[in-house]
Amino acid sequence: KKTNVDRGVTINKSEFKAAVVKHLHCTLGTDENKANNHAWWKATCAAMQEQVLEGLRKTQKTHYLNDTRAVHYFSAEFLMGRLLSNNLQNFGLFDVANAALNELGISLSDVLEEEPDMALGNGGLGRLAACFIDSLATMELPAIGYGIHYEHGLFRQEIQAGAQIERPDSWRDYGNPWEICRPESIQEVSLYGYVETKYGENGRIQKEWHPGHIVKGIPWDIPVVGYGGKTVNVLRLWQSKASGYFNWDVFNAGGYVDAQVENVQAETISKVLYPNDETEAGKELRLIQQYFFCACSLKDIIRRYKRAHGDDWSRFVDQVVIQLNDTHPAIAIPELMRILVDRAELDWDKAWAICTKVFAYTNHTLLPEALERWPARMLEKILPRHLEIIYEINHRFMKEVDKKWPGDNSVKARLSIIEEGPEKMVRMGHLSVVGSYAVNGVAELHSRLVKENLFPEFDQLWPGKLTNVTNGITPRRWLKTCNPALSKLIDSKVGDDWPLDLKKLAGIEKYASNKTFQKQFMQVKLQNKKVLAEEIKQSLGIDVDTDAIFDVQIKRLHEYKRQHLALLYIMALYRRLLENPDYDMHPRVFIFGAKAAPGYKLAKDIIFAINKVADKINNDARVNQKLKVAFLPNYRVSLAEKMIPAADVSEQISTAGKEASGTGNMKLALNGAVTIGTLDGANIEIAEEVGDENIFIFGLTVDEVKALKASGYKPYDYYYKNAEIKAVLDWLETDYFTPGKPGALASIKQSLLDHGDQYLVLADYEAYSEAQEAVDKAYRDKERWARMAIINTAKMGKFTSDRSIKDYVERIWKLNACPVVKE
Ligand code: 26V
Repeated sequence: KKTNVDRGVTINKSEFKAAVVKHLHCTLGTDENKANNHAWWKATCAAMQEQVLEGLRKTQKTHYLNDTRAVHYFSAEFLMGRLLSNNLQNFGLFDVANAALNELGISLSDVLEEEPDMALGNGGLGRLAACFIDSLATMELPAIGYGIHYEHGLFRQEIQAGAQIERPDSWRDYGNPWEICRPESIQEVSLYGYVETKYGENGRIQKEWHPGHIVKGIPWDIPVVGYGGKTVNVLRLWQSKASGYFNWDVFNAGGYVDAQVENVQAETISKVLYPNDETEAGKELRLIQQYFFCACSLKDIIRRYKRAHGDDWSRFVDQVVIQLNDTHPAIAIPELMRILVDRAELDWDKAWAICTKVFAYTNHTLLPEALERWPARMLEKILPRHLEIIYEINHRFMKEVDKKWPGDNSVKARLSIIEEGPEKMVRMGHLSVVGSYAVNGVAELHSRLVKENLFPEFDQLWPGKLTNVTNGITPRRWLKTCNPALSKLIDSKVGDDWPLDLKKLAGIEKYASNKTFQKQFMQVKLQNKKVLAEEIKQSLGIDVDTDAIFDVQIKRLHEYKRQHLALLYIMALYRRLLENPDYDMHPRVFIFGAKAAPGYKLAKDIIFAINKVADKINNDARVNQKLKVAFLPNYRVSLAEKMIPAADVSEQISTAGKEASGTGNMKLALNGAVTIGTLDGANIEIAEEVGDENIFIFGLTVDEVKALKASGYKPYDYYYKNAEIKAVLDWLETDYFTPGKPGALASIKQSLLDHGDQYLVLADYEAYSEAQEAVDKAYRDKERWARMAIINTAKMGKFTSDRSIKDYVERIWKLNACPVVKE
């Protein structure tokens, strides 16, 4: 029986089984008796890859024949996670594979666990890129993702004696069955050197960059399978290699070892993903990484364009749109100008007209320390021609500003791409706004703040350029694949095409008060909680009660995300229970997952504090029937897939105005977790969708935050006014949680009192505590809670990344779908 006739693929169980065995023998050189799960995983991937590559070939042929306009998604990060389960699911082959392996005596779920995560990203921004390329393929849109083929992804986190230890992530040590090397598309990239000014016959000034180094970019293609298996796009990641070009002289002079040094330097470029640390200024390698992948990608795009259109640049803007995922790829703007002006010899104005019709830019953060600025001196050294071009762009831009605000030097200083000061800096955000035709924030509130606070005058200068596209998540990975039990329950009520049309989830709302459905829904949740409880037991040795509220906070560790607000509340609950053993609360397990940037001291201190408080509480028989804390190490996509389906409560408690959007908030709500959150980022839009009675909103609003800061926020006031805050903060200074080491947790208290509590943790504490008590009360009413959980799932339709992509397509990219032709 062909199980997936309408899915573009036709392979049945026995064919799949034969393919797996064939690869076990012929690709892996082993057999059924010798193979371990890792070999089975590779063989299963190889069997799958046969289907994937057929889809890829057909897609590329179709796009070539149709000469389609395509979006090129430039991103320094793609946080893909695992691919096997996703590809099986998107091809409609999951059950086929499961049955096939079963007959071979192999468990598919064990095999899936063998796959290392592709963790080529830090967090939200990188995972968003991964969700977006899933949606692009699913919606049959011509698209290519461009990024860096990091040898090491985000570090692996170990917890030793409560503290985070970073270990290298070596995701590719045993090979990556999905990627294809394309040596025929290698590119060369120049670095360093100097610029020569020449005068052409017609008096035209000609600039020539004489580079000091040349490195090679080797493209690795990862197929991106759309749901339904019809379109298979690619993610093209560049690996750096020495070009060999400059080594010959050294080599001939007997400098074999010196030549190797140069190789090592070139190969360092794609070695490791930068964790978003305190600040990136001054990190030369980071700038080189950014330029490296942009230059390779632009050459690749232009090669493909020229194949169809020769030297005629007039149609370039019809064929190519480049989306800049934050400012990391902003250097692509002067790079395209360089190619057009210096190489193709177009006039500046023509070149600029092309550039500003090609680029669009997404901003992902307002945090000042996260806005990229490069020292002009550094750019001058690494990319001398690009710095000249940036100055020219700015010169012309300043003239435009002067036309709008004649003689106003202060507005010029605010808008300028160049920041004057002791050290001249290039503001990459400003460069991106000037060089793009559209700029978007990632949630309504965030986009408003981008317009009003980050780039205020830009909005007056170019009305309509700054806009919003609210983020989304792929429901294929974040519901269908990670929560099969809930998916099947939903199928039974609304049919099985909701993964393509998430608004269909609204169809379960009418069962929100239905006793039977509530039972079924909460039964699924309970099963998922049991699976996570097992994981917690395995990983931490902690027993947790699945009747307890599973309260989940999963995200990068940052002060603005306020994991320490939750920690203070946990300590307060502990204290209440010690003071009153009958303190009335439903049992609760606080579950955390978070990595701290290696150089971010206080973030690491917070992880340490959570673990120390957890140790104490979990081992305190006076309270541990009611309260537990579990910090799961090495939070990553594959762990998220286990935690999210099991969550009752979703913590989204950032200081208002600081979290651009959040996407974990959407994943958790989609899986029936109820949010406790501030009016920040996409929480606001989630509240609009689910209704105020199905979410626990607390805390200061953006305006109130502003007013409080303006009036002179004094955290000590809260410390002296609120006895619980005082007791808990003082407790941190004792050696109660760190026996023999008083003061080991004191940095948190200090940051909140002596360093001014930048993120208003104490100001929001009381409101948070009250909201948590409302959560407790709601949970105890089983029917009420089930209804809330169901409504959360039902109302998440807006947050499919398909909707985000539709917004980009209609409002920014102007793309058409291009269905793959039947052969
Ligand atoms: C970078 C840095 C670098 C310096 C130190 C502090 C810091 C903090 C954050 C960042 C990341 C900025 C970019 C980013 O990942 N933004 C996230 O993008 C997500 C997708 O749009 C969004 O959901 C998150 O709210 C946003 O934080």
